[in-house]
Amino acid sequence: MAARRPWWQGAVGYEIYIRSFQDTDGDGVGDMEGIRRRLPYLADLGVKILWITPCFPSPGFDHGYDVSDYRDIDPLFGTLDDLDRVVAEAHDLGMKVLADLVPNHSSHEHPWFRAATADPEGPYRDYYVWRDPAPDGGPPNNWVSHFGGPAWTLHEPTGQYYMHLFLPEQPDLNWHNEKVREEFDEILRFWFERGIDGFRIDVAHSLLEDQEFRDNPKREGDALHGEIPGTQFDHFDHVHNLDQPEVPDIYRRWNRIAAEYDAMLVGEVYVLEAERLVRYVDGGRALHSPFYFATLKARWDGQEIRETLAKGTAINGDTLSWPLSSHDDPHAAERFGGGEVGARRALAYLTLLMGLPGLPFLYQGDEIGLDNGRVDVKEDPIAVRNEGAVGRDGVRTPVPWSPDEPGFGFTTGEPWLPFGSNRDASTTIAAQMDDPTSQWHRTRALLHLRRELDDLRFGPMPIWLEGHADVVAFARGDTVVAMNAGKAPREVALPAGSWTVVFDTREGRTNRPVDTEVTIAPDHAVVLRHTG
Ligand code: TEU
Repeated sequence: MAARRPWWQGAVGYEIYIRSFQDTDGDGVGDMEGIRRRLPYLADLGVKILWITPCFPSPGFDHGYDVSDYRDIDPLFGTLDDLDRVVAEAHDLGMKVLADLVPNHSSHEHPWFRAATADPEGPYRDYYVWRDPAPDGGPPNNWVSHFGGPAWTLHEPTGQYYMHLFLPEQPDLNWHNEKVREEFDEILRFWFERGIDGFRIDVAHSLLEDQEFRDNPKREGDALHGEIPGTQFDHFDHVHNLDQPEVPDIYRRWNRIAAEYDAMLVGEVYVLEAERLVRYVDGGRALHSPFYFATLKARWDGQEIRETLAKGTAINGDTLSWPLSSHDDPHAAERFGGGEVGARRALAYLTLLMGLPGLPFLYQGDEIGLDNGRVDVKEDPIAVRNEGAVGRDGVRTPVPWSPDEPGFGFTTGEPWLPFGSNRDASTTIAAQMDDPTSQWHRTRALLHLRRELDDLRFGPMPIWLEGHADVVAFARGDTVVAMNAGKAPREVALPAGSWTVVFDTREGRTNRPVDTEVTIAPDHAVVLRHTG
């Protein structure tokens, strides 16, 4: 008998940045009840896996990515009962829910860190990473934080530095300590017992550090394009504190726990090289799927896109998660030029991702081709702490649901972040739902089409079709997906037989027979079926 397919195979994911998704109590911050009310919308859109960003108690220095209790819900978002309702109703609608686990660091307000600082001789000291000062009294080595400045902060009462790859308010947990591993085994079980279907694992490549704490080498040349913050962090090769060889051991251990609950582990492995993702999956024995962030870095260039996507699948088969956007990087529409052009390109790009083996993930707002909100305020610690850095606020502005209600239907109060001066009636979900020619309708049609095409969900690896450098095209079984990133229409020669265009980003679902080639308009994409 053939092995049963895991439930996530062929699914489409959707990231909910909870603070900005849907507020229901008027405090200007999204909440659990807001997610619950929007579940029918999400099911209808055609997504199956919901990833909810951290909703656990947190002082909020990094908007929830600084957890002070791993087993509760922050009152800002609701209660454990509210989460239970979200999970139960999502299940009734055929969807699964991933929580966001932040194991690399806790909040400095977590009782473990409080105990670690209060009692340096006690058992919790070694839950974190402590080192004596360098001979000159400065930090123990040259490691820097993702958010700028040294990755070390002196705890004066005990005279030692603690390590933090992010904010000082986010002390790194010591994953070389077996006790920390045991704690997280139990945290995983706690949520799996409650019905959570899996986790997106925050900075999944970062849990272990070199135990000799050697300096990182300085990097030559330019930083990678588009990466924020473009400060000290980009000037080092993080060979001693990121992507260490033993990290997947932790996921092999979690994989065994997840298997007991048929749960899924998706890793935020922020390592751009496709080769380096393989050992995080280890043939299905560790993570089930790492995000492939090179997807977010490719510019609007046919060759660059083709190389990025082809490399991902050639090396990682059907294991990758393909983010169209995320709460950490600009929206796809923003990256590809913003406004109408950006939106059009984002849909064309999504059409490619929908055709690839693995899991495409939309980020809230992507379904209407939203670009970043233009805002002046600074909430993101990257922007607050780095003069001149753009930060991530623009991609985190609240979802504009409706033009007819105050607060765009997101909140009856004052939103925690403004919507952005570039939002108006036409950039709302409701307005697009009313217009059958809108990006929302096309996105929904694409998601529904994919459900009908087993070639795209479970089919063979892509065969990349030859053609003009502007064109990215591949065949999978009886299906062809093709996109044109150039400025002129382009023809793509089709494999032998007759073909029908079944989806075109210019028109949505369609049924247009073509001969031996198909013409694709600039910034558009098509899906074709072999018809004989
Ligand atoms: O992001 C990890 C990460 O690698 C980011 O710092 C990324 O490099 C940066 O945002 C530039 O794109 C995760 C979360 O997704 C992020 O929101 C958190 O701030 C971070 O971890 C710390 O928990």
